[in-house]
Amino acid sequence: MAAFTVVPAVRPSAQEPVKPATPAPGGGLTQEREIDVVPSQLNLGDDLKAMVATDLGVDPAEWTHFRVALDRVSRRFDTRSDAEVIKAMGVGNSSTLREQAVFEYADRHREKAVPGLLRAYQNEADPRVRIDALWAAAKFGGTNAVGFVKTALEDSNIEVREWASIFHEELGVGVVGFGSRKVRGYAGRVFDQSIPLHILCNVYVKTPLKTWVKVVLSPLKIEEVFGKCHANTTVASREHRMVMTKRIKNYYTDGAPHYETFRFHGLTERTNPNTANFAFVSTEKRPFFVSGQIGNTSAGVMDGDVNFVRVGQWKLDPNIPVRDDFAIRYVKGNFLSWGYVSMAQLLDDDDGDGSTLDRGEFLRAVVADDDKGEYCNAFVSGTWKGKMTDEDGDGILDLNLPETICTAAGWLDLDHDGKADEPRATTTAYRTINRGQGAPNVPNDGRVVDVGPSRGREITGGAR
Ligand SMILES: [Ca+2]
Ligand SMILES: [Ca+2]
Ligand SMILES: [Ca+2]
Ligand SMILES: [Ca+2]
Repeated sequence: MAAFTVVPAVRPSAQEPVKPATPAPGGGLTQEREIDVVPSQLNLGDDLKAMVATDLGVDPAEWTHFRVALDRVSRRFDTRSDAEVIKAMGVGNSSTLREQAVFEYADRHREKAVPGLLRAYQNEADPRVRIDALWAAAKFGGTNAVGFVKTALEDSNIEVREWASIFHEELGVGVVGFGSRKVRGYAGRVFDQSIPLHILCNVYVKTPLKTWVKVVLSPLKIEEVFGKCHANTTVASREHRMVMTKRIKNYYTDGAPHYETFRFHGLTERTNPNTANFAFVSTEKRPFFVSGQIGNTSAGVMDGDVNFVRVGQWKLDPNIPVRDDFAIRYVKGNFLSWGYVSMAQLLDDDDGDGSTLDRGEFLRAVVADDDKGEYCNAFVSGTWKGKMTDEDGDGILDLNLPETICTAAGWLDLDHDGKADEPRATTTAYRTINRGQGAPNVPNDGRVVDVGPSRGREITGGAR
């Protein structure tokens, strides 16, 4: 591997971002290379909450928020006692179950949860869970979490320390910045950057009795149920296009993962060269499995539509040149969407791990026909954060490590030949259709087909 060292002669100040006078050696990421990054700071101290409160004024119409209304009326899906949730944060559970307990506890107790979250952090071996415990504390605890965040600045794991730096700035208690690191870009990738996302998802399910149930999905639980998500961009198109990819590992019986892409388009405001604010939307066709589980055709399949809105902000790192600009070091925002949760799936524990919302059981799709309204019963609202990450654990930050699974336009390309495997396909869920069996009990025939142009059309039969 050819390695280049690019160290700016003068460190650009974060207040006065300076673009490189010439494109980066090697044309940015056009060949595999590494750069050494001197300490960086992102200036995350914008007080977004104060800005919104000031600028939106006092008209209640501005403050109407469906998620808040649902929070007031929803029963918790997780009916464990606090003592049981605290116990679940401890040893003997998987990282996912520990982290899910962390977020359930945080969501219940808000700022009062911080001491319990700190104890979970101090006893936690998995840095992913420590990062998300830190996020939960900063998210719900605010200034009560400052001591916790300062503790995490000394964490043994550099990814945890970088997140602690971010939260320290976001809590408004001072700029810490990032230490020096190496960054690597990979050749032959469709995207200049792939940023792994930590997603906190609240799913509000309207039950057949017209009551509401709130399901809290922590970042690792999202990976299990919905899939591991990356935000993929190129420097040239990132202000109007982003492809989100998701993967559920070992989903099919042959061990194949389940993949989907979401093609986001929208608008970006970038009057400050190193800060962007954006609003994007994705509209995709998806097979709608009436069973409520991806690939499970036992109750029939219909055409569905996914509508997925994300609004957020990214910050460039003026020490990491990519092509003729800089890399996104950190991104955050919120999203809303609609979907379907089968009550039967929601109450049945497939794998016996004590958690009844299992892999593939949350469908982010809506059948739009008026007479099929029962197939939209979930409102989905949450937040996400992502930073440039060392994804393979070699100590070097990765700009675009994940193997590309789609074309630049977002069409699935699992054979990596640069062309869509099937015209306009954005999900592998179709591999199980017409086989009369449900995932994960379906052999992988590798077939990926388009959703087709119809709307609300029944694709296969089956009891409903
Ligand atoms: Ca289940
Ligand atoms: Ca389970
Ligand atoms: Ca790495
Ligand atoms: Ca292909």
